[in-house]
Amino acid sequence: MQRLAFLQNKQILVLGLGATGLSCARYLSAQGLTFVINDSREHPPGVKRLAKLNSKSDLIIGRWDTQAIANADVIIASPGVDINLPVIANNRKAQSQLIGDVELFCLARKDIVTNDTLIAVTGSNGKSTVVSLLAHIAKGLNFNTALAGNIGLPVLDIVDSKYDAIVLELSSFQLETMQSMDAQAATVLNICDDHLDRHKTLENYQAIKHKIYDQANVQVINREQASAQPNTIKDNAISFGLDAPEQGHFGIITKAGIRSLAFGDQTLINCANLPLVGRHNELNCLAVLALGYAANWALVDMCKALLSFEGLEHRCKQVESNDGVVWVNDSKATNIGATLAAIDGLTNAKQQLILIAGGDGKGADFNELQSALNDHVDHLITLGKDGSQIAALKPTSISVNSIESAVNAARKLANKGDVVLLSPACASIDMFENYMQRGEVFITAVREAS
Ligand code: UMA
Ligand code: ADP
Repeated sequence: MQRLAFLQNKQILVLGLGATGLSCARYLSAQGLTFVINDSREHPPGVKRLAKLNSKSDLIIGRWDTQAIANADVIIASPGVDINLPVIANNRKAQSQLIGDVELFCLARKDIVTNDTLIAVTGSNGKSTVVSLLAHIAKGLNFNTALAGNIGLPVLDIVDSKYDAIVLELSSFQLETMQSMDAQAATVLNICDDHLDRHKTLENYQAIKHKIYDQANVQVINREQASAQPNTIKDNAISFGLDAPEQGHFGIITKAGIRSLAFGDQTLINCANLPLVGRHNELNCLAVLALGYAANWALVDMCKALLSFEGLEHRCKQVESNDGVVWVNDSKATNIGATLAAIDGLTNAKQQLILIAGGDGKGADFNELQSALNDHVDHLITLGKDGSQIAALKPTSISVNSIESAVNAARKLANKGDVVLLSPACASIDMFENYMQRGEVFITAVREAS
């Protein structure tokens, strides 16, 4: 059988020339295929590197090309391209095949003999933490491990290499065009309002996330949240939650005042020794153990490796300072669920909590922050495009124009031991290149102010 038979003698169109578009170009070129790339941006990031590939491709940039869309038999859309845009949906041939790079990866794998274990993770929050921790553990178990997908490395860049373990972070944008994954284990970590500017309704966003369950042998299920659970639960499903687990499932057991991660009635790790703070991270660690267990990884070895994980930057990370104030950089909190988790994890009855929030809200309903703002946030400082919507929930809030001003305002309010938390509940793109730049600006401002 010819490899990737469905692409032979077809008009192939790649939409987008970012990291994904480039990886598609590299992959298609390696297969000797001809294709067209269309990116609506004037200056897509991949132009120079595409030129170096010497691929058999035509490049159209600066607009959507209705003719190229109409001519295509197979359209490979980058995740950042909204496939429901009228210019795409109305112009493509009814019988054309519309897939994403991850679906192409899954189809390509069907033509190759693989002995690896594929684990896939989605959810509104915690994906990068969970997949990084899984990859850290897999490496600790001496597996040759690939970590790819939404976390940064496009999946087609790993399809032709051999691994023992492949850990994939999948976004809703990637799942929207996927149906052929054959994962050993997969989970939807949690669901909250996110990307509604693109997916329109929470129901639609949730249904797209749930597609991951149909494409996995073992479903790993969050007992805490019904909306993250599959409609049909298979007999071999493994669950995780913050309550005491039944045999074969993961949870928390409290004995003599000590809370521990547990598998059935077996205690595994004292929660106080976990390398990450907050209840949300207890859930993340339980999800990781459940996914690894579903892949037949040894529990004792996983627990040992888990303890040496150092966590990721910009996720509830304390910034070093000399002023006795606990400054926490949670710039990656780009939706309400992440900010609620950070508030929950950092609330302390004895100390004030000062929250810096705001940015591009991506169409979210900020009313969900109301009770946490009332009950746990002593001072609120807002900024950014949708900061005023958050400010409206707390009459005493202070509005500023920059992270530096937010840090200065917080500095005046904070006493020793108080927590100042940058957890915006919003994307950063209204003021910054990305959440990392926002976090770095915060860290610099804290160091200069302390
Ligand atoms: N764009 C256009 N016109 C085009 C193509 C893209 O305007 O023709 C815009 C998109 O709307 C988007 C940006 O360009 O704002 C980048 O889109 P892209 O599809 O070219 O992105 P890539 O560089 O290929 O990166 C993508 C993922 N980006 C998105 O889903 C937006 C990266 O996730 C992922 O790491 C990479 O593929 C490799 O798999 C980033 C992300 O922000 C981290 N993901 C979202 C999130 O985590 O919330 C889903
Ligand atoms: P993602 O890749 O899904 O964006 P990250 O691990 O990068 O997830 O974390 C993003 C934000 O979500 C951070 O602010 C982090 O503190 C928070 N977070 C991590 N895990 C969870 C969870 N299980 N529930 C809610 N928020 C979480």
